[in-house]
Amino acid sequence: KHGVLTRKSHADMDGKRTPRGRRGWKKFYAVLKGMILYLQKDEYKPDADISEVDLKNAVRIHHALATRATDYSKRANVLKLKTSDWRVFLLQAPSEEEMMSWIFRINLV
Ligand code: I3P
Repeated sequence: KHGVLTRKSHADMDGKRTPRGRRGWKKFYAVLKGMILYLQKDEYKPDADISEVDLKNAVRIHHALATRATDYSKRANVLKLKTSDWRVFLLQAPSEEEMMSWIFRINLV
């Protein structure tokens, strides 16, 4: 599955709150492949190598949990992703349908 996702980092590894200056929203082209959610700067190209920056932004979603971000109301269609290393991301999808689809696909892994 792929599509546009806008990300906000809410907690870093070990669950510590992401410090100010790194809490902004950033738009990515997201690609879910196997157990990894790639958050890429540019649109997915099947044959291109993944850049170092894109690798850094990749999120391991094994044992992660995606839920609707019911406690976040500033933006619509936002899901909350908790990873196995206690990071928390808010991910905004372009529509309600896309948000539900990402939640479903992430939790299937
Ligand atoms: C953050 C940025 C986010 C904002 C966040 C700020 O600043 O303005 O958009 O979240 O507020 O800290 P920075 O880019 O300097 O990290 P919202 O859009 O949700 O308000 P927060 O600290 O209350 O999460």
